[in-house]
Amino acid sequence: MGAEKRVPLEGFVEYAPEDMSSRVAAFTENLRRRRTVRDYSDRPVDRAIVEQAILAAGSAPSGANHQPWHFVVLTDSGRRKALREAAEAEERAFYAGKASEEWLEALAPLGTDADKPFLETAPVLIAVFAQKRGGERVGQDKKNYYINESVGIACGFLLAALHEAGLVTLTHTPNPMRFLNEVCERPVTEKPYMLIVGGYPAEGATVPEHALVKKSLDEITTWL
Ligand code: IYR
Repeated sequence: MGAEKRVPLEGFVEYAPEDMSSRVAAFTENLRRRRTVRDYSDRPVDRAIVEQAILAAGSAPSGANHQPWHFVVLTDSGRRKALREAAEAEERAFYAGKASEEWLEALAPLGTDADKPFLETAPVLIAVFAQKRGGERVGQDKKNYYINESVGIACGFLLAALHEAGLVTLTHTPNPMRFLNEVCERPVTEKPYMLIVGGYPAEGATVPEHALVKKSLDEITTWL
């Protein structure tokens, strides 16, 4: 290796073999209970919970460790209203013909439409931005690498952390979503990547049966 400075690995915890299987099984069982939810209560969530979950997201691996992400937590009702209006306008165009027949057919079993009330009602609304340039420290201006992969993993961590906290979540990707830069006051060098919605389910919340269909281990795995 090169002349980089190295430090001892800290924080690695080894578990007894018999504990490994129960730990991974418990983790899996917990993650498999996660559902994408679109019906939200307006019951508030503590800021500290959201901050902790974003801290988890920020620990994700990233290209050259440049951490090419920024999380905007939208709490201001005026901004959220503007965001909802812009997102719903895009969605109306999408559902009214911009989307292909094949795409609309794929979405039919989810029952989604252009109405996105959760953008105003859910207590947690996080706009995730992907940075084209940056570095391991804020203020740097180096090229970033594997941006989509890195931000995708961070979003996965964020969803898992919010789920672990006992909240339900939704990934929402209005298309196009350039309007998010203005609403969130982010520079044009950042690409809006995803909206992550979180909170408590509304009373009587439902999920589409379609979402319960999961491929089996055999179907998603090949061992060679
Ligand atoms: N963005 C639209 C449509 C949509 C697309 C996919 I692919 C989904 O899995 C769900 C929805 C919307 O949010 O309604």
